[in-house]
Amino acid sequence: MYKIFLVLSILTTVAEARCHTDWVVWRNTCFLFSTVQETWINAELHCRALHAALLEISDAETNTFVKDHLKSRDGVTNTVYFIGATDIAKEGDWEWNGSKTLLDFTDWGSGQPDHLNHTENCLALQGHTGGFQWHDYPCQGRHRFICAAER
Ligand SMILES: [Ca+2]
Repeated sequence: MYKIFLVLSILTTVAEARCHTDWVVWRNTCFLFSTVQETWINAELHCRALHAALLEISDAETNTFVKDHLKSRDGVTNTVYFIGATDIAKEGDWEWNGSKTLLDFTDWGSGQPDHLNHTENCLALQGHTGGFQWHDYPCQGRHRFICAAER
């Protein structure tokens, strides 16, 4: 019995070790919620240098996990986090940058995407009093970001 427990402990440790220290583990994914701020493309390059990519959200469960995590971490703020979609190639055609697939699941905030001043082509999660929502933001702005990697 003790041997089985020991083996399980080692296996668990190995699995956990596949995420970088200080990254958040949820299901089969490691998440980095940055505190530094970058433009959208530099955020993607930052993630790639860590063998990850800007987060893609393709289902409601992942979306809820990320939004709840941000809310518990930041509280009620207007913090902005870039994630991995853009419509810079064709206005209105939102595409995940890593997988080159059009967005299926979406969770746009009220009135979003609004392409304000014709400059907003990158996807971000923005904090509101009610929690975080999806917004289009200028790609050249510098914001926090979320990297993700399979573990
Ligand atoms: Ca917008």
